[in-house]
Amino acid sequence: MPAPIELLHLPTSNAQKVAIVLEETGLPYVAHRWVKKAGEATPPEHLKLNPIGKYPVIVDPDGPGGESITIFETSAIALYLAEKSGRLLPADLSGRVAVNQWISVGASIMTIMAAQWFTTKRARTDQSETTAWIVADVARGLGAIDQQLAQTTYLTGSDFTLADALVYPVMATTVQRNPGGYTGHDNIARWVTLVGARPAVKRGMAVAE
Ligand SMILES: N[C@@H](CCC(=O)N[C@@H](CS)C(=O)NCC(=O)O)C(=O)O
Repeated sequence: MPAPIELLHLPTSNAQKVAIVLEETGLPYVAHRWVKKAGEATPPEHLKLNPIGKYPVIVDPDGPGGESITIFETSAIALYLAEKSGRLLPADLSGRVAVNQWISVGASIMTIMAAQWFTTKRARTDQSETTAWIVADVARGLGAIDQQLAQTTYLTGSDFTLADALVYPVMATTVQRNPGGYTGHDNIARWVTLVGARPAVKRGMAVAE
């Protein structure tokens, strides 16, 4: 039995993405949660694992060639876990390209832009112009995802893939809490219910709640 993968995380949707992938692939892991207080600095030792000092990070003692590997950036971690387990990625190149496309949409518009929405709300100066720009961009992302889900059960077809695992947490948390959430996007609502009912997804969401 290989040593478990260490998951170092702050309880946020990025950590939930990685935890879902770990649960869905069945790879053994141990989660270490750090709850950062406002204004608290990242522990200096964490910079040795991620030069940007962000979370999540994984350390896999049983990496390529049996050597330990440390990985930062949520999408890079998720792709590594999928490759390592041979799960959640289609066998054909066009299928993998489609998965990567939706992973990128999830990591950019849906994660960064939706998170910026909260930042503008906390600002002490007028942010109406920036907010309008963010709201419009998030709406474009939601429209595209909804249109896609009108044609397919999951984001890239009839199978649950890494794309679903990585887009679901931000949709079910950050986006849902934004004004309007994904209201009016019935295909997204259907998909959120479908993905959220998966036992591994429920466990992954709970790890980093
Ligand atoms: N692009 C990075 C973003 C990571 C990120 O923003 N992590 C946040 C938690 S979700 C964090 O570590 N915040 C603490 C900090 O900025 O010091 C990824 O996808 O992993």
